[in-house]
Amino acid sequence: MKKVITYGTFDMLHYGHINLLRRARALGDYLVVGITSEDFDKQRGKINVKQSLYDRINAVKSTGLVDEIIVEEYVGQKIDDIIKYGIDVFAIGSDWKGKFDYLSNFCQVVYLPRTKGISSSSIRNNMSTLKMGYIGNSTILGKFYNETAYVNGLKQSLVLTNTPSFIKKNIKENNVNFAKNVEECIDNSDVVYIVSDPEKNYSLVENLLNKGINVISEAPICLSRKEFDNLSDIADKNNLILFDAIKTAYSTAYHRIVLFAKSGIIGDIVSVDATCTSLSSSYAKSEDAKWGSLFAWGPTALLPVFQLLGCNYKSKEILTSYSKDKTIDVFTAINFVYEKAIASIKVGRNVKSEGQLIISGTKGCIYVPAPWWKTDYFEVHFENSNDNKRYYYELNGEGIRDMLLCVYDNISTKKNLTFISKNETREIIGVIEDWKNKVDTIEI
Ligand code: C2G
Repeated sequence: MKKVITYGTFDMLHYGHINLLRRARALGDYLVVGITSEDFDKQRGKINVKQSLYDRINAVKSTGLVDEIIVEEYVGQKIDDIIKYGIDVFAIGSDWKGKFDYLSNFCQVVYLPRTKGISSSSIRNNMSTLKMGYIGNSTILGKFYNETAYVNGLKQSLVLTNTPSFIKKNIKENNVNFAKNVEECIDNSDVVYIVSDPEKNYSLVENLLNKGINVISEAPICLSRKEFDNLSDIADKNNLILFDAIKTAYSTAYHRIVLFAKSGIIGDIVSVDATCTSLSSSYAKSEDAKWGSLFAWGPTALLPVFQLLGCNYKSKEILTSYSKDKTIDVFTAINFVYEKAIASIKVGRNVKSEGQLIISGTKGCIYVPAPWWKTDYFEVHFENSNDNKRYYYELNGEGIRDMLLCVYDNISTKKNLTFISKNETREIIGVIEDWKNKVDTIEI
C-alpha cells in the first residue's frame, strides 16, 4: 500500500484545499493529513487563524478524502511522522516549492500545483472590516498602531494626540492620519484604543461608549468601582465592548501559567508574589511617564493575584511611598489575605527590583523570570529538581496582537471571549480607589 502525507492549517476550508487533498490522495492508496495545532501556527507566525483545531479537523474529515488525521505540533515533526507512519510520498502545495526538499532523504517529495484565486487569507479579508482609532500621547500607542496591521479585519484609522511628531517616531508606517478632535476620531472608528491620564479617562470613555464606540483602554479604565459600574452599564446597554488593555493577559505563556496553576499541578495555591518596576527616564515624553507606580504597574501586578485567588480577599494592607513633591507614588506594596492564601505585589516607578512572578503551592511552584509581564517562558519547580519543567510559548507583539484579535472576534461575533473578567477589572480599579482614598493604606 502506497501511503501519502500532507500538512496544513486548513482554516475556513475552501476548494483550493479540497483540490490539494484530492491530488494528494491520487498519488497513493492511503492519505494521512497533518493539521497544525493552534500553538504551532502561532509559533510559525500564523496568528489570524479563525477556526479552532477541532473545527478544522472536522472540516477536513467531512471531505471524505482522508484516511487518517494527525496533529502537527512541532518543527521537525514531518520527519518523525514519515518514519512512524511508513510514508512513501510527502505532498504539499507549490507555494512551498523547494522548502521540503530535505524530506527526500526519507520519502518521495511532490509539489502539487496550487489552486489560483482562492486562499484562507482572502476569505478572512472579505470578512467585515472594523476601523480602529487611537487616542493618547504614549509610546505604547505606537505599538498598538503597528500591531493592528497584523490582524485581519482591523484597519488603522485616525490617531488623536497632542504630540504627533513624537507618536510618528513610534509608528512604522509613514502615512499616519491624525484626527483634529475627538468627534473626528469617533466618526471614523468602530473601536478606539485609549491611553490617557487615568484622572481624565472616565469622561473620555463615557463619551465614546455613549456614541456607540467600542473601547479598549489602558488600565485603570477609571478610578472608582462606581464609575466602572456606570461605564460597564453603558457598554452593555449599547452592546459594546469595554476592555482593559492589560497586554499580559493575552500572552500565551501567561494564560498557560494561570491554567497550569488552576489545574492543581502545584497543589493548592498558597501565595502569589508579583513585582513590576521600571526606571522611567526613557519614557520622558510619554503621557504615562507622569504616572506613579500604582497607575503604571498596579493593574498588571494585580492581574495574577485576582485571576488565581479571586477577587474576594479578606483584608489588605497598602504600603506606599510618595515622591518628595507628593505628586506620585514612587513605590507601593500591597499584601492581601485570603481564606487560605496570601498575595503580595510590589510596584515601583524610579525603583529597580527583579520583576518576577512566583506562584507557590503545596506541591510545587511556578517561577516566571523578569520581565514576567511580557514573558514567553516559565518554569515549574518541585522539591526534587529532577522533576522541574520548563515551558516556552510564542509571544506576539507583547500580547497586543492577540488582544486585538480577541477584540475583533468579540465585536464581530458578539461572543464574550474576554481574557479579563468584569469582576477582575472592577476589583483592580477598586484597589486603586482604596489607595487614593487612603483606605487600608499606610504612608511610609
Ligand atoms: N493550497 C492550495 N491552493 C490554495 C490554497 C492552499 O493548493 N489556493 C494548499 C497549500 O499549498 C497547502 C494546503 O493547501 O499544501 C494547506 O494550506 P494552508 O491551510 O494554507 O496551510 P499551509 O500554511 O500552507 O501549511 O509546514 C507546511 C504546512 O503545514 C502547510
